Amino acid sequence: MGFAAAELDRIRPLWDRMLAHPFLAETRDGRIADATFANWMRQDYLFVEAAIPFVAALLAKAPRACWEPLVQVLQALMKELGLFEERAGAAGVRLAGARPGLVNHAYVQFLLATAQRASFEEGWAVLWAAEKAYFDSWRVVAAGLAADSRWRPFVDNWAGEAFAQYVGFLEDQLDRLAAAAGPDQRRRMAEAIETTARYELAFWEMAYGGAGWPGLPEWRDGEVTTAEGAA
Ligand code: MP5
Repeated sequence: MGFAAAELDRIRPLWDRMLAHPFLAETRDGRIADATFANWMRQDYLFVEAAIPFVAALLAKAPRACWEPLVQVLQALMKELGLFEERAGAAGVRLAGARPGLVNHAYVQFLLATAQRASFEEGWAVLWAAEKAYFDSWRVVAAGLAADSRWRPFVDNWAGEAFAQYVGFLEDQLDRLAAAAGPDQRRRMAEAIETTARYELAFWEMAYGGAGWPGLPEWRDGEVTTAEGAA
């Protein structure tokens, strides 16, 4: 068994809890409240925006052989922003000016700090875990979503064949990196994967429960303003 498969086995209870999240089941069954789905859209748009500098920072550390695939990831992420903008427009959801919820904020800082300060291997492990989490999560939605659902393009983006192949590529590379790594490095990679999985579960929880900050529930994910803007 490769490193990635063994790690998924190790964190299976956490992964299963993520896949059993009501956000996914309700989206699949067409029961998700519009405001809840809009909350996820606003938060994930911010996340994808932040994933671009994360991948760019990873690229700066990557061996030459990984440059081309990472450039393709960057292009795919730019395209994904367009998908969010198009769907938000169709659903009347305003993306501009949204404020990241605490979990989103922390997750993005974790991504950037990992790419900046940890090893390339750990950064790659995080990228794989985040993409695999979305592939598996949207497969849950794909298993029952109505063909004419307006959320279908998200399923097509993350649960389709092209994304499956991309996640498979990340996984093969991860296995290679882990096989060449020493035990300390492998342990740090495993920890990075588990932390990513925890954030992924927490992200659904935030999308479902509201993106307010502790102690400030009424602010939710209201728009960022300056003192001048508020005057
Ligand atoms: C992804 C995402 C997938 N969009 N949002 C979260 C919270 N986790 C993973 O990444 P990508 O880069 O959009 O394919």
